[in-house]
Amino acid sequence: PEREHDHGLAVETAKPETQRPQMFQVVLLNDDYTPMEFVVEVLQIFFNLNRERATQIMMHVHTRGRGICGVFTREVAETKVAQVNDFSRHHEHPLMCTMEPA
Ligand code: TYC
Repeated sequence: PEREHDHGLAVETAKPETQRPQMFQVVLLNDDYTPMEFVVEVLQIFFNLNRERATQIMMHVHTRGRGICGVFTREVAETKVAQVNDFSRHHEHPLMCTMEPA
């Protein structure tokens, strides 16, 4: 007890903060050679995007140089990046996917 009348019973006021994981943006980079149709298919297959949204993102990347495909936990983001890069190399396209802290 630090003060007179303090009976030493701690009153918990600090609410424990809920843990939230660090999130990662999966980023697609533009290049001069990958066909637009291939990029749209990649976005539909690996990011569960409909054709309209996939086309919008592809055009954003094509005109701006890069674009966000989605935001995920580290493990999911790492898996998406590896899947997209493996799929692109398998099809002999230079398409590049990376991740960065959100
Ligand atoms: N710039 C490519 C072309 O003109 C299309 C493209 C879009 C490539 C997005 C990569 O992430 C990309 N065929």
